[in-house]
Amino acid sequence: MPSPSLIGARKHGAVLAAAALLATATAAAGPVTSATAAPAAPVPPRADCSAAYRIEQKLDGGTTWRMCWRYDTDSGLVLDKVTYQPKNQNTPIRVLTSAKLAQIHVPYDDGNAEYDDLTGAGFGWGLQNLKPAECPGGTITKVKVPELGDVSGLCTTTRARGHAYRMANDEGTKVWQSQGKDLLVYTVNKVAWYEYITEWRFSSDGTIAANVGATGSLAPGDYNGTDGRGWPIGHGARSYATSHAHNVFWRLDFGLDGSVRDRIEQYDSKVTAPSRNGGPTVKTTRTPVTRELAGDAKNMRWWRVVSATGKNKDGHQRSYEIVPGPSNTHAGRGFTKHDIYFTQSRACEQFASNNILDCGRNAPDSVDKWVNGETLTDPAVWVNIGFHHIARDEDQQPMPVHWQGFQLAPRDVTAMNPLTPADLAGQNGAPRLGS
Ligand SMILES: [Cu+2]
Repeated sequence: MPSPSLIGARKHGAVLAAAALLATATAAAGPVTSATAAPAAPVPPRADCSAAYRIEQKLDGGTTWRMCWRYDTDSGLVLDKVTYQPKNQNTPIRVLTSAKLAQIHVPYDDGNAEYDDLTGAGFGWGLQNLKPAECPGGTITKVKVPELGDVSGLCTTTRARGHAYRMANDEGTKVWQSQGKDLLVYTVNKVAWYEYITEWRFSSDGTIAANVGATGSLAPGDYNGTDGRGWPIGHGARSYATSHAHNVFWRLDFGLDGSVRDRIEQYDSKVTAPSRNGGPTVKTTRTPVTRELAGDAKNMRWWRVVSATGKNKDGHQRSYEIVPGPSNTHAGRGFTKHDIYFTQSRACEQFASNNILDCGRNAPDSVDKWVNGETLTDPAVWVNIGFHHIARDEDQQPMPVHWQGFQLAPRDVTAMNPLTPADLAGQNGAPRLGS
């Protein structure tokens, strides 16, 4: 997020020129995703990219995650061909064809500044070198960035996450418990005063978490919010940091079980107040999302992406549920108004706003306008998580990391908890009493 100061303006200009170059390069490199539906293909045991771009990590319970990474000077870190292989699963299960950031949109409350940090403010060129200490226990990989050269910018490591599960038997004589571990993949990108940590987390239980952490420094040039749209930072009431929002977008191309023909479902639950003799009741309904949709989060509403072909050993369709984290939805722009978008996947539609790819003359350049009633045969999923940043004294200095993001939770991908210990494996469907 550049400041409106001179420094910010200069940086901005330099970056725009480079962004134009890169747009051409991206187009020449070919489409990122196929617009036509492809039949399900068997997923190779190893992600088919060269060794330097392969990430493979076995975690607790025998779960292995595999993927390919690449770096795009507009999107930053991109993860492709993400597969999940729990123990007892002979072949990896394809989850995502591609996953990446799709914009960080930063509008200021006073209306005087508004940035698209990815495609308009040089996010990709701000890739930071990481010291071993900020990738504890992991590997730092060199990333080739056009015009910058090699940056030691990609950290892959593992981190403990505490209990994966715990269960005591009735007699209190035995406890089944497991401590989980996550694979973490992250980069840090500096955009003027801000630094964004783009983090992907893959858990042994099949969960994926995507988060962006904002840190660095408040932009000094923004300490002018004396119009009631700022918060005093520093002694007394002189330096008012202007309030603003960070609207972070991700673009996900699912490819469950190797097919792009995933289906989208929306679930809503309606609660009815208790009748005289009973408790409150809840009715849950499923709505297939067959056409493009700009979705709004709501209490007791959720979405899932359902595999076109794959079923678990119980005969249930595999799916991943989208679990958004806390979000402030910003009503200021069409593309920030909604919490999730499902669009028919197109190679030229890659950024939620200020889409710099060529979609044809007069084509709209933001995700809200791509929702126009098309039938979803190859859905792209766009998640928008917003944070209204009203600065506080503690934001200096450096600013503590503020995280925003979402999870993708497996739903019926495996017939049981993928971490179920062998002596409980028989307890599927009707748990025995007294276990
Ligand atoms: Cu901020």
